[in-house]
Amino acid sequence: MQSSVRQQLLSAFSKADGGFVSGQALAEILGCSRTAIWKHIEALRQEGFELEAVRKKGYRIVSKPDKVTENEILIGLETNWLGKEIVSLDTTDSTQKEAHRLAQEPFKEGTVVIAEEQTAGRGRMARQWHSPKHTGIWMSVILKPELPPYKAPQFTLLTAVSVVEAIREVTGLQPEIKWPNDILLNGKKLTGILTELQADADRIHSVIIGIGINVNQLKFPEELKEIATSLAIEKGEKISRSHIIQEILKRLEHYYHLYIEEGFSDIKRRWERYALSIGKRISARTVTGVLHGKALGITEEGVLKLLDDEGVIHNIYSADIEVEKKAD
Ligand code: BT5
Repeated sequence: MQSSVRQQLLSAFSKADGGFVSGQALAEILGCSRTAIWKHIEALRQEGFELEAVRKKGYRIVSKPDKVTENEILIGLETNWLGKEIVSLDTTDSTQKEAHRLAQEPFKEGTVVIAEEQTAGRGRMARQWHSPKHTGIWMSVILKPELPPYKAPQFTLLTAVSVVEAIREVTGLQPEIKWPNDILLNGKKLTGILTELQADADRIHSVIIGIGINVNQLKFPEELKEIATSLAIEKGEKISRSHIIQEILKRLEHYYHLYIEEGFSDIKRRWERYALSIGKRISARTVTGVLHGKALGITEEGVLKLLDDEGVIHNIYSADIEVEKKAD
């Protein structure tokens, strides 16, 4: 986290949208001397920002480095509160772990923990999440909804809708959601979402939403080669991670408000529109066995409804699903 002076400086550049901001204007906005401004500008240059300085015009941001530090995310971030506090780490074991620790202290709702690399990134049920340096988005968002714990799966769905729409906006690609927490492109996994809670029996204290997105990897380790993909592979060009993050945070804030104020139905409709398995024949591997049948849709609580061959409808709370080849 950084000083409010730095935040104000970044927000002034954000508003200028690539145009010049005069040194005088900056000094007035920030309430500090022009020498102090110059020091902040130099600090941004050290981080890889390219800044143009022209006499009588002031400063202008020419380009941002492709890193996922607080500065790149804050410049151009169009949220009111979500993501205004960012903990950016070069390397960490898991942003989920760091976010769990932060959630035990006083923290601002909407705090984001992000890392360039995770050495022990995790998926559901203690699976590993491959998180190599400088190529992907590995982040966790902490929210504090006043809701009972059984509503938590809805956050996975709300996040999936936000991620799909952000990717469509930035790249034009059209990812699909695989219930409950995967986002695929051309049948390969692009994104995993991990929603975890700090809660007691009837009240959520905090929801920690982990989002892992393969952005600029061109290669995967042997065990993931056949099942994973990245935006750069699918699009054929490098994609700005900070732009994707900004678009996700904007939508997360929007859908979170919509959900709290108006309920889940609009988000559910959007989720079903992007979902790959609804209406198809699937197999669902649960802890108690494998079920086969037609995926009917999800409930308001994010539970998957499956119609088996005997005509029985099952509510599935947690499973890994596959779309079966055979047509229904
Ligand atoms: C998930 O689990 O898909 C949730 C992944 C959440 C990762 C984020 S990154 C930020 C935050 N911090 C963390 O430590 N975690 C969260 P699951 O559905 O259980 O899928 C895990 C499986 O996906 C693995 O067993 C692999 O088969 C596969 N996998 C691992 N790394 C992958 C990658 N980078 N891309 C695609 N597939 C991967």
